[in-house]
Amino acid sequence: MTAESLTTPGQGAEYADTASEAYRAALRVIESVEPRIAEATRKELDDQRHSLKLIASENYASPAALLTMGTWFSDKYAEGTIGHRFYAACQNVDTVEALAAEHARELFGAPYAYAQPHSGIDANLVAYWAILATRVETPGLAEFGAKHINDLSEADWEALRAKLGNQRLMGMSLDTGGHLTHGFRPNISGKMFHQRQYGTNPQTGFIDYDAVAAAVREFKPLILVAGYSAYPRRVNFAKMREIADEVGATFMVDMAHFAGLVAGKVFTGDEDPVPHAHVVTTTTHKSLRGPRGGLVLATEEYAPAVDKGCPMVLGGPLSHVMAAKAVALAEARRPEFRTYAQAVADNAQSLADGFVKRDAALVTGGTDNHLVLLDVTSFGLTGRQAESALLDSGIVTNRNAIPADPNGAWYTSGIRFGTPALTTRGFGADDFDRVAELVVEVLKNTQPAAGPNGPSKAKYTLADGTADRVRSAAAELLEANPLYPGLTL
Ligand code: DSN
Repeated sequence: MTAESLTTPGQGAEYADTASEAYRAALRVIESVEPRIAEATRKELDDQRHSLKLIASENYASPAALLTMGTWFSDKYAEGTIGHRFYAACQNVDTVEALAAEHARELFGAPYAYAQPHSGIDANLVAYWAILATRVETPGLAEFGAKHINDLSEADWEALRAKLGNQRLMGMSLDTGGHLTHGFRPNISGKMFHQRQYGTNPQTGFIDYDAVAAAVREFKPLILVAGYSAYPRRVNFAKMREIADEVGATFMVDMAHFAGLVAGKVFTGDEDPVPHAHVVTTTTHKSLRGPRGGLVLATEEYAPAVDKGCPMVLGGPLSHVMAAKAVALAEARRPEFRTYAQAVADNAQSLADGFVKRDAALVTGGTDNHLVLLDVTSFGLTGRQAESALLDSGIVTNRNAIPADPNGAWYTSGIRFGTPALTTRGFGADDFDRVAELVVEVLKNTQPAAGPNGPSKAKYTLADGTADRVRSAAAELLEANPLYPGLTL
């Protein structure tokens, strides 16, 4: 497995040369108008090439997917859906959207796919409103003997609106690894639904399915959400569906983080959400390695309502991004993507083992997906201090809450690491063990420091020489596994 085979599947040097020419030309065009943007674009590639990117939600899309975004599809309005637009002359957008949806359906084995969401939050909003439309609005209209909401009297419409705003949602809590869009109060999902959250077992950090079932039986949500952004373990979606079915809840899975592992057949059977959920949402830019955006997959029952996502909750589709989604999804259907996805999971295992053997505390004691959550209180640090010290040393991560976090969601007590990006560069298991060694070296050499007003959760000191030593060790790993090999600007 080489970085080349991972980033530019099956394309080789000729592909890199062609992409180099395209980028050089594009940068010259940009430079002629606003040279500072051309400069920032060059610098961003340089920075990404020279840092250890361990943010679990980031990756490197292929030049093909990235180049696809820079076209005149950006200029077209196409509100509506395939073959049913509110604007004229959408024939080419229809082609693009249909191809993106076709690749998504084939890749995930889903009956229906919707490629318009601009982000994961948008995808979740489309899903929530599609479920509300299917489960509450349509039967409500039937009760009132109406075909369309515009046919309702003011009083009936108010009654239906009250019903739409009086539904229940249950998802995983943010501090145990869930996402803010899964019913976190400060997010719109926590405001538009009566919400309650399930957590993980306080002793083990794992999902306790009996506890989830008990909470669901008591709360009886309309929607049960599974999926996570910082839970380092697999989920049994078959079990979660059984729990949802017991109370008649619609089962929705947000697979944004692990869509690449589903696409790459690392998660199969009970761990593949698609056969078990009514609605599945994802982003396309994380482990799936496509452009920044979202997708919704759905059963036939929910498809018609999902298809109305724009203009229900979405602005006009980003057709240039949908085109790039089609390209990236086509890449993910190639056999190389399965090799990549398996390497993502194997590398996470190696990273976790590397931490454990160096006595660093991990939430749940390890991982069996693409991410690792390190409890940095074992180093006497907050997540904020650890994140900054690592960044000083060329290691890009993000601080993250751990279960029952004593430092809250801003300073946090954890650092989240993910393997999708560096695996794209070609990093293997030994490289990730070395990454664990470098991280531990930085954290052992970091001390909390006081600010002008006393103890601080942000200030720290890093022992002299540590940042330079770690940066140069990281540079060796990065040079051995170049980003976009052969691409020159
Ligand atoms: N921002 C993403 C993440 O980092 O997990 C989720 O929205």
